[in-house]
Amino acid sequence: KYGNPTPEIVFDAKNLSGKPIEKIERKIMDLNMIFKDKGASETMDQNQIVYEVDCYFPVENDTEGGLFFGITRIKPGKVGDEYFMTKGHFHSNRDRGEFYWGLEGEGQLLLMDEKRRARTEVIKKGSVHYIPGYIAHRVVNTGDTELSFGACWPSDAGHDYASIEEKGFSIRIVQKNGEQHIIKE
Ligand code: S6P
Ligand code: ZN
Repeated sequence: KYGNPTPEIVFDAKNLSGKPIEKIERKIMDLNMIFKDKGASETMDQNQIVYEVDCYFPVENDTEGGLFFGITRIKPGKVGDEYFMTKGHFHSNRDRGEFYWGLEGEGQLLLMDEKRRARTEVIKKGSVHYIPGYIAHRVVNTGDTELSFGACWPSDAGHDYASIEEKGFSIRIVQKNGEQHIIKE
């Protein structure tokens, strides 16, 4: 009647641990399409890990009213002058929102609506970010240490990666003369 008890799952600044945790790894070879400098990404080690996600899925994918929980760790690094970042996505069910919160390291959360209007929020230890529905989201590690953040999203949100792979975000974060700059596409 009250559902299944939450298994012994704990998180810290870097990991989710316990069972059943699912792990996702994204390497350079999975991300060649998202970086501006294709020449630079092709010359890099294709097996280099850019980010990892530990997920806890207490209900089946697509369950209405359920929630998922995850921790993402983005390595420090760049492809050309562009910082390592997540693929980024809209939710397939566009009206579904999400929370992100910073755990360690520092970066930028890129937020973009369907008219391609974009803005950024600084993500760092202790920051809380409400991502409304209809807003694409991507995280960029602008620091020289690992950036980790938590996420909680509806189990029927789904991921629309294709729109971002085709058109990208309207802004990118690059390093120039040792400092971060936002450039418009
Ligand atoms: C899921 C949530 C996060 C991301 C993760 C990796 O809705 O936003 O768990 O999946 O940060 O990013 P991406 O864009 O590769 O899914
Ligand atoms: Zn999401």
